[in-house]
Amino acid sequence: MPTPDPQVSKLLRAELQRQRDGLTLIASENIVSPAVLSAVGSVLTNKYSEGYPGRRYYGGNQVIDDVERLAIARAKKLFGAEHANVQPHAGAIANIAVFFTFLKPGDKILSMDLRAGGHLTHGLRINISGKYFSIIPYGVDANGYIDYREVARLAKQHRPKMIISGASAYPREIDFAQFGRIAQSVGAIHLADIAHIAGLVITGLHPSPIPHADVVTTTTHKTMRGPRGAIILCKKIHAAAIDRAVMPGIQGGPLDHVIAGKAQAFAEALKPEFRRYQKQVIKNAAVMAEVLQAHGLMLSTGGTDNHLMLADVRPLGLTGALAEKLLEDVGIYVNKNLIPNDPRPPLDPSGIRLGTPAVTSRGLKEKDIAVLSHAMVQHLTRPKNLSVKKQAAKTVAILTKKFPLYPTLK
Ligand code: DSN
Repeated sequence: MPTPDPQVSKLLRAELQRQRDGLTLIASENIVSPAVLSAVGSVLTNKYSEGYPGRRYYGGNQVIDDVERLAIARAKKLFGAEHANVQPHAGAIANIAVFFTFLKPGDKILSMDLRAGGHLTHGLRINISGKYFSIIPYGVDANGYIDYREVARLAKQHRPKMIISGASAYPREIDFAQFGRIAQSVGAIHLADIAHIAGLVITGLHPSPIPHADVVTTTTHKTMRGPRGAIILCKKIHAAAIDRAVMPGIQGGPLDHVIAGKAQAFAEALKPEFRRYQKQVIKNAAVMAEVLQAHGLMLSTGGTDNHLMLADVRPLGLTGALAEKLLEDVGIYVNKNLIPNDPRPPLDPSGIRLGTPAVTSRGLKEKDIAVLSHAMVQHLTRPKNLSVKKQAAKTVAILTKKFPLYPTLK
């Protein structure tokens, strides 16, 4: 057997070190358990298993069938769903599978504008969703909240075939029941993409879309804290069509090692500690929001109900790209992000998006978050002051030492 390539090994060690020495506030990232890591790095990567449990196009799938059945059963239990497809390689693929299940090219989709916090797979012009379908975007009101009356008005006016609820950068609770009612009133399919908030949903900390949506998609790696990938949940009547759309419609062989990682993560999510973790994610975000606002950053909607916040950094004389870079210089990772009605371009927008799932997995609690947030705002407020920058870096060093990452991993 070949031995590990030194260049690849060196890069893997470098990334482990970067993650150990830094603090991740990227709202869509998290830190999986060693058990998830080991499932994803397992021998299941060697297997081909096109098809579904009990009906595969390759032999030798007895164990793989059990793995996939386990993941499906756990996903259904977690979400209270009638059917789960655990094969989508990514959220984007899951959404495309849903589009091709229910829509024809040219059909209308009513979805949240990327510039208001929506996701690129919900209809951005240069994404397959925007190329194949006719997109009617809804935005947010002047305070950054979804305006449900406006969504209803647009639905009535345009009679879309599908309405998408769910967002990539929305700090407040989403009223899935309202979306369900609006969709029903115009005979539209309601797709809820809960990639960001799935962990909150399954622990009862955010209302579930399951009773109000025809189909729900989510990634498994954000607040769900599983491996990179996605799942689709739907009512039984749509099960066969959804399964066909995933395979053979879009994908070939599933990534069985990732499905094992999903099954492992779902087992973790079924435990009471996972609810405690999600509660802490929300508490940490609230503390961070308070400190940031107290120091001049303007948060969209004035705060957060969930794991993320969207901060306008212009009051500090910065742009999103500059703020991202300044924080990266001291080992804090965020992403630049458009804020609602942003006059600036996506690659250098007015804001940054911050989230607490990863630092909470690492063990940080309210007090630590307050210390970290103060260090961030000091540095962002006086970016040229070297001693402030040093202090911010020192804070990161103290916190990363206090909350070591994967201590036994080499
Ligand atoms: N990139 C993910 C996010 O950050 O929201 C969604 O695809």
